[in-house]
Amino acid sequence: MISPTNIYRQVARIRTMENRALELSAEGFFQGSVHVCNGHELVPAVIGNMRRPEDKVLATYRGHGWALACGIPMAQILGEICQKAGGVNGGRSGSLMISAPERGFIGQNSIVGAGVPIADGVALAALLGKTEGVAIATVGDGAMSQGALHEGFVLAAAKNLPVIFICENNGWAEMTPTSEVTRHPELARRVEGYGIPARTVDGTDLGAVVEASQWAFAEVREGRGPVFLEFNVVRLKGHYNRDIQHYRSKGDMQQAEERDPLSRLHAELLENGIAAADELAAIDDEVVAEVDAATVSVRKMPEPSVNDGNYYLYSPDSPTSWHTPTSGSRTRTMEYWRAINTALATELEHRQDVVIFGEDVASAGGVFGVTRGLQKQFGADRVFDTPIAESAILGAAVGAAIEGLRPVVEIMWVDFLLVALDQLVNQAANVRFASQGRQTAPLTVRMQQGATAGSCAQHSQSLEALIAHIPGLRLGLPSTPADAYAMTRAAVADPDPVVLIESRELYQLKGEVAVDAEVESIGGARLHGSGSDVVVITWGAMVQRALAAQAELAERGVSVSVLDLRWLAPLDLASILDAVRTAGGRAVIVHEANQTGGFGAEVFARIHESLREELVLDIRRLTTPDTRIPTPGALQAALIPGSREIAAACISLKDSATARV
Ligand SMILES: Cc1ncc(C[n+]2csc(CCOP(=O)(O)OP(=O)(O)O)c2C)c(N)n1
Repeated sequence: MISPTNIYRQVARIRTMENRALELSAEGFFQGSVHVCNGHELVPAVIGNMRRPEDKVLATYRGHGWALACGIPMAQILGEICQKAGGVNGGRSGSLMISAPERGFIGQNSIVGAGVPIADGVALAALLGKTEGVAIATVGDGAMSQGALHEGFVLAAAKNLPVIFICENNGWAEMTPTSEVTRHPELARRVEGYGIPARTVDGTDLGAVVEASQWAFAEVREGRGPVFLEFNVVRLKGHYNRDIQHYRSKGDMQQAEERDPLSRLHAELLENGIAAADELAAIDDEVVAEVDAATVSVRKMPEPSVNDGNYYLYSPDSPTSWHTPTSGSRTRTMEYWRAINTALATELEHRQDVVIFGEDVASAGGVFGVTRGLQKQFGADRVFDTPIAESAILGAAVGAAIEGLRPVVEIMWVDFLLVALDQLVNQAANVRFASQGRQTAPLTVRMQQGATAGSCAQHSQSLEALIAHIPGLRLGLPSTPADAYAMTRAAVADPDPVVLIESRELYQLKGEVAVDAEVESIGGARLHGSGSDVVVITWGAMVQRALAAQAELAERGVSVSVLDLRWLAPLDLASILDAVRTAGGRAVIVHEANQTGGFGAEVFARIHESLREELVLDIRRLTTPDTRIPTPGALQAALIPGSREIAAACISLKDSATARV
């Protein structure tokens, strides 16, 4: 039973706490933006009251009210807003990215609309029985134009996911009235188009909010899939703390004030004889006392330590040095694609938490056949197809991983990652960091890349440098069937988000695969040969070309080693330096990606930084020039390094060395 007086107390707590945050900001107690939910409070207060502890909440940056409604102690929220060590996230997240998984608060999100697909993943974990409860995802009206959000709705509808989607419609998308950028005034009508039952509700009216929320919980808990609630609320303050609202009319402000949910509730409780004036005044006093006490405690909180040495990027158990991966005693010859397929089947068999999803991966077995047969063997709950919605695929993987599943998702081509990069870079990579390691996202994203004859410029790129640039992600590029198997297993086992970029060119390559080898930990390069003249440092598809060059050069008396980096993150610098030393300081770094900003530049720099005082270095890069990739194979071959060019670069390096002597 909802107690209106308790709801009043909760609305007052949110309001008073946030107003205090604004005062502390104005005083200069902390720097940065604060987005208060003045005018929205009734929504988190009611839904927070109705939610069960197992229900998970995903809020926006305007989510302090939700944090409080999830039961996070006020001082910890205020401390976090003020970026103090005693904040719920140790002060690292600040006002915009508060999370508290131990209280079912998956957290705020400062990327507009991004929480919707993540909520899908949270709900997926519940649907598959990994967790219990439902997901509650809240967004603003501006967010209702974001692509990721719509993809998230499509996936939730397709999979009948237990999510309550909430739009807190305050009429403003930052500084633009939402009515100016949308055609239909009721945003709920859009969502109905996806087959999601939706209601538009006065979010400042207690009875209406309670009634709609009861309906929503009943629908979702009884397994009828997602629902959408559009709560019309008001924005009583600026978009953020320093917003002077020069773009807003006095009339609009006045109208908002007339609908202030706190005053409205106060009046309603008195009028209906639910509470007496002195009772409400006593609640107000208690709330102010609570906020005062929280403020005293926040003022005493130390600043976060600069040098605690823990950046919460990866699991503290991750090794920082690697031994060359072991080979097992039982080997089978198979193609690169089948090696991945076998690794996935093994992981599905050994880990009940593994789920595989993506476009065409299930009944069709993937456009390259990599997931062939897995749905048949492991069932449609664990291997399933998704809509063509990369943000939803990646976001759902993030949410599912947070909730304890081990999702392995496929992005069909690396080129398609670009439409959904946010979910990897802003979302997956931040999960451990923002929560100080209390939430993690052990997901694996598989994709393939490179140019093959007939592939156009939007299906040919090599984009590993984009991923390698992002702290918080792991990145591997297998170059042999053996590594396709070993690295896929390592990726699934790893406690952090891992991206595997497979090589389309290599899918049919056959080789020996140690199917009983111990699962390696992520990291570690592989050295082929022990060349004293030159080392070729490379990864992915280029490894096979480098090995061909090595064999050819051996016949001509040039001693070349090939260092296959395998993992670009973490980077096995020790093996790079050892190989360069053995080759007398001579190295060719080869990659298929374009030159500018390619990962070769990073390898080049690392070698120089480490060895420039120890050795005379002669290091060269051999890459695809900075061009777009043409479709005909002959034109591609003219641009992309082949074994001939690699061999020529090695000879040129050796000749320069001889000339210097
Ligand atoms: C993807 C993205 N685009 C733009 C922004 C900048 N931004 C932050 S808040 C905001 C307004 C969003 O409005 P709405 O969804 O209505 O939520 P409200 O702020 O009203 O709660 C914008 C544009 C962002 N954070 N993320």
